[in-house]
Amino acid sequence: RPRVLSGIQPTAGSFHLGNYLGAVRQWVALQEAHDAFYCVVDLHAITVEQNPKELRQNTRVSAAQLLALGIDPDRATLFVQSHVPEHAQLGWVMQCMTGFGEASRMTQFKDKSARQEQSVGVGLFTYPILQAADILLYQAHYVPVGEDQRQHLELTRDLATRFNSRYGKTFRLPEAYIVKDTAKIFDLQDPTAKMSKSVPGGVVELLEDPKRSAKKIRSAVTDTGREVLFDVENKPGVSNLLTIYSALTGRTVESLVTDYDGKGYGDLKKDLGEVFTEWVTPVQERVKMYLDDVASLDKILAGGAERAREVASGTLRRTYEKIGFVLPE
Ligand code: AQP
Repeated sequence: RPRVLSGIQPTAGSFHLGNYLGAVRQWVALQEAHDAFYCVVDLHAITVEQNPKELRQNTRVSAAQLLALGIDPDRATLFVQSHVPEHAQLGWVMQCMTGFGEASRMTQFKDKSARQEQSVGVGLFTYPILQAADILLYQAHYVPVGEDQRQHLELTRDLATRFNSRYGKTFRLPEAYIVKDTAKIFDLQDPTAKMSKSVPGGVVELLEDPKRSAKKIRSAVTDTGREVLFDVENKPGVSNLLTIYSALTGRTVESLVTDYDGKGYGDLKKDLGEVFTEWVTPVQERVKMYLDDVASLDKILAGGAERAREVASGTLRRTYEKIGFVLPE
């Protein structure tokens, strides 16, 4: 079975709709026919300052959300990145393979460092290199991510190619698995920018009160004109709402457009608020259920880490051997 690997940050305590539609939804679908590895990337989270208590809580809340959204620990390997020390170890090796200029070209670093108010750490700069290690450790065929991660995946492929040509074939070249329709979910207040937790405003959080989400949806910025049409160029706000509506209900955008013929933006927004509430309510209940029994949750994560380490330690050992390290007996 082809292997997939993906990760998500535990930072804000709640995933947002962009994380779900751009990434996690694909994770759930892929676990059926793939050997799937999914991790909560706490090592990545500390690239910006974290409160220890909150980080610990957010990591569990993230895992609970993944389970509540449909990741099945019997089918997929769900784990926490710091439980598998090989990530940091291969991360170092990959840093030594990366050019400074090459790392400097990563646009996410440029965006994030420009937004950072405190001083910007080196970890934020080397973030995509650790991400490369995350992926290469598992010899993943596919990496289900949103469009914003495409450049990082290119870096991963470049590093794998470089390592393979210097030391002999070691890593598989992974491919991005990006579902076009939902590759980028836009901010409800600024439908030209991606929905992102670092820019609060038009972000729909999965664990917030659904009434609040419905309100955000009702007050989403829409476009001039009145007709509900899918036209990303001229109607980015309405198109974004249609994309979300379609993804949450499984209905095609065309059939939604037909339904809203003769109705206005207000109807679309009100209905989408209801659709979202109906979808998210049972998700929130399941999250609560997992968090009410932390011991069982931690056990699931320990089991995942054990399975992940079996693969990761093999890759790291082969890598160390190729580099010329004396392997411990
Ligand atoms: N708006 C989005 N549309 C589609 N996919 C998205 N992803 C994030 N935002 C969108 C995808 O979610 C996955 C997890 O991403 P992450 O853990 O790196 O989260 P993030 O990038 O920190 O989330 P944000 O909100 O986008 O935060 P900032 O602003 O810090 O970058 C990834 O697969 C990502 O593509």
